[in-house]
Amino acid sequence: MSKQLATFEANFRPLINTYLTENLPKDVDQSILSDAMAYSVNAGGKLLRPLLTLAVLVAAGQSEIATGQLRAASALELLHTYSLIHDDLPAMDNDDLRRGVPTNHVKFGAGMATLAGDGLLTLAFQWVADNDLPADQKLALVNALAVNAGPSGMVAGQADDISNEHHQLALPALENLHRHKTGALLHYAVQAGCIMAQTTPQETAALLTFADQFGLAFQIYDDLLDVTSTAEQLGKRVHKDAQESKNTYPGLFGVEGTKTRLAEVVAAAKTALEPLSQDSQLDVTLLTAFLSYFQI
Ligand code: GRG
Repeated sequence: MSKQLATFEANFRPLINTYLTENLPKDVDQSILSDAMAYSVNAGGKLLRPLLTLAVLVAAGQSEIATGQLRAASALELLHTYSLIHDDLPAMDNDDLRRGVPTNHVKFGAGMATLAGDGLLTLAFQWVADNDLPADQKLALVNALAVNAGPSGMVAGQADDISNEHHQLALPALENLHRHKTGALLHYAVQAGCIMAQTTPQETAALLTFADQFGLAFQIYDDLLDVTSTAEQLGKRVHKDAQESKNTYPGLFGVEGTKTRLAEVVAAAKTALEPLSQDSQLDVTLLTAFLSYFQI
């Protein structure tokens, strides 16, 4: 990992974590609901999505992150956590472990876990709307979040996934599924940074191409780890996609073919940023360094 990325993560991960811990509601009537929401948010996710949003602001030259920007970035972690809680439910993937601890429904029951997810999803929109950012930015953020998280984005991808279980998809359909299920929130993570940094249309287009290739790489890498991790590592990862009749890249291409596809997609993500190092004020070295996540 580059020193720049390591320093960025060391500075900003605690900032996001503190914001989340201090601002999750503690006073809702049903304290069990607050506990269930906080349980999964505080379970130790990587915070990749809010970090990507803040990395766009840093790339645009911001050295200080305003409170409203931190609130909007942290909202994305709430929404991502909701998606994982619901994905793990007995009616979906029925997973027992997430982020190294029992899943929300194992700890709180399926009903309360469903509500914890509902609460986090709704709270995410509140954090974007109830925020001291300029009104035009808030409106753009709310709209982009709804498009990417909702029935044109992540929820559509999840529906596609469920509908195609036990049915091997060809590459275009598989990548379409992942673009929605996993890619849409990563797209939004970068888009949120573009909205708050007020990047130019050309900069935004290049950054969103980077985001989309990053999203595909993220899913390919996740699939690859499922089949190449040791039993002990797998115990910590606890994704069941590899063992079930889910659509995966190794299922389609085998391990070597999957590594080749990953390298192509990572190269495309890097290429998307290259014009920006010549034709814009953005410093894209930090965003390029995020690609080191996909080490095989
Ligand atoms: C339930 C509407 C709904 C959507 C769920 C994202 C998703 C859609 C399901 C997750 C399925 C899954 C495990 C996909 C693999 C890629 C992925 C999103 C991994 C989890 O994200 P990380 O690695 O997790 O960023 P942490 O815990 O670090 O936040």
